[in-house]
This record gives sequence, C-alpha cells and structure tokens, in this order.
Amino acid sequence: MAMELTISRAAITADLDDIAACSESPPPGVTRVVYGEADLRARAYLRGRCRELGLQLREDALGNLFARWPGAEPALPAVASGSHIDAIPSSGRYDGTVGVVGALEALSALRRAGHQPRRSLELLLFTAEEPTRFGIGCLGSRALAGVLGPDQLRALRDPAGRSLDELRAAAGFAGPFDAVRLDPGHYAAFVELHIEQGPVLEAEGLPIGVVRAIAAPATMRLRLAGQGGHAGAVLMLERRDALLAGAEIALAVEHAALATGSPNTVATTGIFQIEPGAVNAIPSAATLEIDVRDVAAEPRDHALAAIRAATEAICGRRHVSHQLELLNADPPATCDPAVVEAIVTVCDGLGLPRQIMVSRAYHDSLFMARLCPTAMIFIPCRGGVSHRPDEYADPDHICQGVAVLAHTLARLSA
Ligand code: HGY
Ligand code: MN
Ligand code: MN
Repeated sequence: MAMELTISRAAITADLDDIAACSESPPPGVTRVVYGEADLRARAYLRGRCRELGLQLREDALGNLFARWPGAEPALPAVASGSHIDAIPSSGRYDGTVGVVGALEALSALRRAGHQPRRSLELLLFTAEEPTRFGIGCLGSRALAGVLGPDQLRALRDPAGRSLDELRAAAGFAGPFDAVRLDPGHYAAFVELHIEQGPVLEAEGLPIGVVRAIAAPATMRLRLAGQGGHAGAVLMLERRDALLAGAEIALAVEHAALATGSPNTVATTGIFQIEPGAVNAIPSAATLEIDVRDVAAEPRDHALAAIRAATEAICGRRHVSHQLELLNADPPATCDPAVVEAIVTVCDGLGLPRQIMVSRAYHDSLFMARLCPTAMIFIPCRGGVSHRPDEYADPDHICQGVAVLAHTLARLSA
C-alpha cells in the first residue's frame, strides 16, 4: 500500500455527534425524516463541511447532494462514495451517517496526504433512503438510476397527503424531476461504507465485510375497511372488525416468510394503524405496511403471493374489504467483482481481515449498482443491532472502514 493516510478519529466523531444532534426525538434515539427540520439542519451542516474541504457542491431537484473534488482529468466519469443521513423514528446514529461522514473523511485524508486523483472524486448524500415519509425506500437513488420516473415522483404523497413536489419545494429544492436521472456511465464506480446492521462480522471477530450482493426488498401497503360500531351494542357475530382481520394477516405474513423454504426470507408488518382508535369503538379501518425480503427474488415473490392469497381469504371470511398496493418489489443487486476485488486488495494491503458477504439490509448501492460498478464496505455494529436507539459502531472499526474506503477510492480513481 503506497500511500500513508491518517484518518482523523476526532473529525469523524465530531461529525457524527453534530449530525446526531439534528434529531426530532431526544437522545439516545435519533429521528430524522426527509425534508423535516432536523434533516435540513443536518444537510446544512454537511454542506458547510464539504465547503470547508473545498468541494464543488450541486443539489438536484430532490435534494440529492453531490460534492465533487475535480480530478486531473475532470472529463472522465468520476468515482463516487456516500450514503444517507435520514433516520427512521427512534433509531440509531450510525445507519447511513457512517457512510457520509466516512466519505467526507476519506476525501479529507486523501487531500491531507497530497493525493491527486486522475478521476474526480464525488461525495453523494442521497435523499430519503428510508421509506418513512413516502413509503418507499431509496427514493433519491431510485430516481438517479431512473427506477422512479418523473410521473411516479409526482404521484408520491406523505401520510398527511402532502406531495413530494410540495415538500421538496418547502425544503428549498427546485428543478424538474426529469433532470434527476443520471446516465449509465456517469460514474466509473461507486463504493458505500455502512454498518452491517447484522451480527455476522461481530460474531466472526472481523473488522471489515466486503459486500458482493444486496438483498431484494419489497413493500406492500394494505388498507382494510370493516364496519366499526359501538363496542357494547354490536354482538360478536355481527362484527366486521378491521383490526382482527389485520391481526390475522400479520400472522399470515410471518407464516409466509417461514414457509418459503429459504432461511433468508424475512417479513415484517412494521406499520399497523387502526381507526378510530377508541376503546369502546370496534376498529372500522386498519392500515398495514409490510416489508418482505430475501437475498433472492424468487422466494421473496413466493412470500408476496402467499400474503396476497391469505389477505383475500381472511378478508372474505371476515367481510372486510381490502386494498393491497405493492409499493416496490426490487431485484437483488450483484456488486461489481472488480470493485469487490479492489476493496479486498486494499484490506489485504492494510492487513485487515475481511469477509465477502451479502447485505440483508437494502442501501442506496442497490440502485447505484444499476448506474455503475458498485460495491460496499461493511463494519461491525454491536450485537448486530440497528434501527434502534442502542445502535453502536466502535470508533476503531469506523476508522478502519474509512481507511479502507480512502485507499479504495484512491485506487479506483487513479
Ligand atoms: O431497511 C433497510 O434495509 C435500510 O436500513 N433502510
Ligand atoms: Mn436504515
Ligand atoms: Mn442505511
């Protein structure tokens, strides 16, 4: 490994602390929903840090941020790295932010070392990787990859019925949605640093994971309509209870995942809301949002079909009407072997043990892989815990991940 790099643990810690302070919920949990006040504060902080580094900034119509270090041959497709800073309610301070702060420190360390990249290096901050506001994950990277087109973007609404267009404008972002999509070949490569959000690396005692594939996510939204009525006056056999239909369906979701025969199929009813929400009123309506994944699309799709069939049967028996919407069902991504190899070579050069593995969580890399050669660098997180306030990544692991990222970016941009 030719170049000596020093990774600033202090800078990384300060950035993670300052971003974690931009939260809609009190510590230790973090809540930072896209276009919300905390998200905008965190974005302003990061723009300031990118300017300190002398990077050239651009934001697109959705608020995807591009911070570029022009290379010696600026006309060549750039090498990019980055992640997201939005955080689901009451979650952790490392999911996504490690990849954004890590990319910033990687570029900073390369500049401090006097590195001069041939290809430009670009930090990416993706808008709305989490599905919290619009129900669909990786909104910004989907749009960059052309998976979500302008009409689909215009149709998106948040739970309060506000449109994406209205919310992005209120957040200060402008421009036509059809200018968001990037051409394939816009980048030479993309590398994302992220916590594993699983237990493998910690269990194996490894500091680095090199991701070769990213699981196939799907999301369903189910609206149930029963009859409601007075909890005291309506006899049990006359009821059309939307909550009980939903409860049976939630159990059917669990059964569908267990029944595919693939140990990698997972399914979660993460949202279950009922109306009117009064103890003495029979639930008249219910909304469920269901997350179904597998590292392969076929068993995932098998589970989706089983959930559809169970919903029909349960709603028919309970005389509850239903509207089942498939919000997304994405194929898994295969990471680029040459980028995987570059990361492995860097790890070996640094003497860091590593394991090639699959990501069970989805990431913006799932869609960047449709635009350019893409791979990911994982670091362990304590107990494999994520999407919880006690999510934690050891600073030594973060610094090692940033060192691997910096050397990989130098290698890919040479
Ligand atoms: O849900 C996921 O896999 C990601 O953390 N948003
Ligand atoms: Mn997440
Ligand atoms: Mn993430």
